[in-house]
Amino acid sequence: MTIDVQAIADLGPDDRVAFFERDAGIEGVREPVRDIVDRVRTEGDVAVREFTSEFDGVEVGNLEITDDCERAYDEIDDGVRSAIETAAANVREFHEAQLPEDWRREFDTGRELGRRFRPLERVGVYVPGGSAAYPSSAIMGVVPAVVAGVDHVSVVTPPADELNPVTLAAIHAAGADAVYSVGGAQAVAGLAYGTESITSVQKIVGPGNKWVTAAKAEVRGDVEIDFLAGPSEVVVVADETADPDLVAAELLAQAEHDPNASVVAVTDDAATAEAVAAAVDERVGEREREDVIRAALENEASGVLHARSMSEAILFTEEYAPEHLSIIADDESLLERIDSAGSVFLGPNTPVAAGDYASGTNHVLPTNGGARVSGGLSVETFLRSTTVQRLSGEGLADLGETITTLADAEGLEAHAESVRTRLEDDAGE
Ligand code: HSO
Ligand code: ZN
Repeated sequence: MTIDVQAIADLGPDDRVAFFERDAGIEGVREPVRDIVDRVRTEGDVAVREFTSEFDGVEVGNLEITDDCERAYDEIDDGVRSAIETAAANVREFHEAQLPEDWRREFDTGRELGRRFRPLERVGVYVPGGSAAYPSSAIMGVVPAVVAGVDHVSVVTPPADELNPVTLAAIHAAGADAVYSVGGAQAVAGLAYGTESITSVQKIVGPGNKWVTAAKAEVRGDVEIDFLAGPSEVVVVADETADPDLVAAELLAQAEHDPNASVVAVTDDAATAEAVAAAVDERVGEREREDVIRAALENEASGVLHARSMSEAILFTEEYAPEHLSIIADDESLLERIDSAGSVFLGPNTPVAAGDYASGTNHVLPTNGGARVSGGLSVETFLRSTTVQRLSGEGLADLGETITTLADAEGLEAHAESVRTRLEDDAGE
């Protein structure tokens, strides 16, 4: 069998570590990445060009390629341009629906409180290139920033002798303001600290390989980042009604991203478990990216799991906290019991590929269990919030004693006095 079938009840401690303690695999590159980041920070464009020559084998002329993106957009195939536009429009619409409204209201007489939301001014989006050139990731990173109202959206994407025209076109369609032909850790460092050619940003988002991810970990603190994303993951929860071919198709789809991708099917039905594994076995040889898929299927965090009950399947899924969760079972009732998943796909007609490309949800999602504590890219990723308040004389009088009592308890007499002096002024009027 190309994929193991195991009972959840039989998972040993090592299996559980493999399934539940996945990581971004960046430890091995942390040191070289630190050197790259340091050199770009101190030497700017000179270091960027040197690393680009060393790692990408490209002598870049102009680092900025904003105009090339517009040209690529004009020149690509009409069908591809229109697919980009449809996907971008759906992503725009879904993210516009997330825009929070500023609000203010009176909680008690004379105590008015509110929140307002303002976009970050400058953000950077990493768009992968090379064999994993994803035009769709350009849309997913740039569109929410534009919708949030970010003033300047920079994109970095690795150089190549022949840049992928679809990626360039998608970057343009998504609405980027400046695009740079630089990738890897040097691109992240360039965005974080700025160089002669690259404008520094306040936040860096988007997926990349382990060099990119390690660089994001390195610059975090000096700039904000979204999260440290690792290879793709999917868990499919299926019951006896699920078509094993569809479950297998979901596993094969996310497996083709990366030899380190993790793909899991969990079912409470023994026959379905066997049928899914058989379908994977039968179909894998038909896939173009068979080698990558086979490697991902062999991954320790991949497998077909048989649960004794749906409750056990849900417990497993919750502990796994997958990037993508597909439910081909009694979906709405199972969804009620799910708290930890980056994005959920309900029912047999909702392939993960819909969210990967075009339905409108974001595909930049937390991996490695990150869904236990955070969600994926959204409009809020690019916003900051400010609270606002106004007290009337009456509002302050009502709160006065509470504030002064706590201030006195903290030994902060001047805090208490800042209240008393106002109340005394009022009393004297
Ligand atoms: N499934 C990937 C996104 C993607 N799929 C891009 C196809 N292209 C996120 O984990
Ligand atoms: Zn995908």
